[in-house]
Amino acid sequence: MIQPAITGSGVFTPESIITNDELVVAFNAYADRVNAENADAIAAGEVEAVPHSSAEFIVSASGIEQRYVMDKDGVLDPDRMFPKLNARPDDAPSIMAEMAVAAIETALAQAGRDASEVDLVICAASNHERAYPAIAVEIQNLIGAGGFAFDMNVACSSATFGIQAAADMVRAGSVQCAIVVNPEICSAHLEWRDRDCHFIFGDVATAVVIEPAANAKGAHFMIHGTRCATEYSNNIRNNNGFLRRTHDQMDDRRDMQFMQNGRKVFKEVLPMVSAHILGHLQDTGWTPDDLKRLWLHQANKTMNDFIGKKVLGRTPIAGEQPNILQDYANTSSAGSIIAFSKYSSDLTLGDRGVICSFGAGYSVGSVLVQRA
Ligand code: CO8
Repeated sequence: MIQPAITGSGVFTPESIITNDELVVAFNAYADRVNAENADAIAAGEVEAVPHSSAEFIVSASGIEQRYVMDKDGVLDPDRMFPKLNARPDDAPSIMAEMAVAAIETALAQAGRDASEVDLVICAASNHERAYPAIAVEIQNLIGAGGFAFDMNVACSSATFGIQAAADMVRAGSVQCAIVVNPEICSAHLEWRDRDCHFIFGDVATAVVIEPAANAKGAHFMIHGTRCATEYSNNIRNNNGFLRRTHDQMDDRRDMQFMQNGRKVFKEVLPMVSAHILGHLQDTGWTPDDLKRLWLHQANKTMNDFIGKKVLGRTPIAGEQPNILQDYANTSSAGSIIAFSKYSSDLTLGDRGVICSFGAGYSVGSVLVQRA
């Protein structure tokens, strides 16, 4: 079997930043307006007042300090609370494809490859801008790649599941140079008017290049194993879909945006993820002591601290388990790949690590890699 490797990675970061303070000012202005409009009903006990959000709560509950977004004005407008990302004409590149191309360019440059050498593009993300043609096929066309392309969605685990699919095809010899790209516009499926989750997400795109290790032109990471697992849960859910227009009362339905029972997710996903990583290590003949780095999904700092401790059997030392969510917030499938892309070049020959994502589904994906 052919040995697959990650030979390049790249991150596209949007220009606009929203700090917690800016976000909370907008949310509280929205809350004050809604409460003023409903003052009589609130006083009569018929409607619950919208409570204020707080930057202190956001940092202590999640570790998030800011997030990047594709459109800041729409999100921070208390009368709108939603990004302004207008529909483009069909002959213009879609927004997701444009973000993807930017991340792919960096990843291909690192791999020393030209886009014309690419023969597989997987666009793996937690939401797609349209049903068809696949965003991946548009990306394939924009970069001038050959071969074939397809979209996939496993929410926060889209990147690791995509890496498994691409690595398997490289192993089998059916593709020679694959790209897995994760353009995540989380700001457009987040409900910014819900205090419990309005701070959680940000936008970004990440990409990795996967090819036979024997073809690598420079330093790379051999993929020693991939493992995916899913278990059905309604605790993270978004009901928006193509049947939306056939539903009654389609406007303003809360379930058409991201919804979660965060506490349950926290409790149920933690044991699943640590057991998943430990099982994958054991079956590969690796021990936790072999790991120089853990690039974990970036949803919540406490969650990652817990998983790191459970996997390593001790508190991770500085740099062993890099967090990026203080800067990016939760970027769904892209989070672990941002961490990998930004904090992997210092590893030396033979160093081992694990990329692991987890989220809606539930889903967990792990990728065991070794510097070569
Ligand atoms: N400001 C002030 N107070 C607040 C706020 C706020 N913004 N929000 C809640 N509170 C209050 C609550 O009302 C509550 O008050 P009380 O105790 O009086 O009832 C108190 O603070 C504590 O609230 P919680 O119990 O909700 O707080 P937690 O400590 O549980 O923290 C978190 C909330 C941060 C959401 C935490 O539960 C968490 O991180 N859970 C895990 C989440 C997770 O990993 N989710 C994965 C989802 S991502 C995924 O799978 C991809 C989906 C696709 C992408 C979607 C893009 C939009």
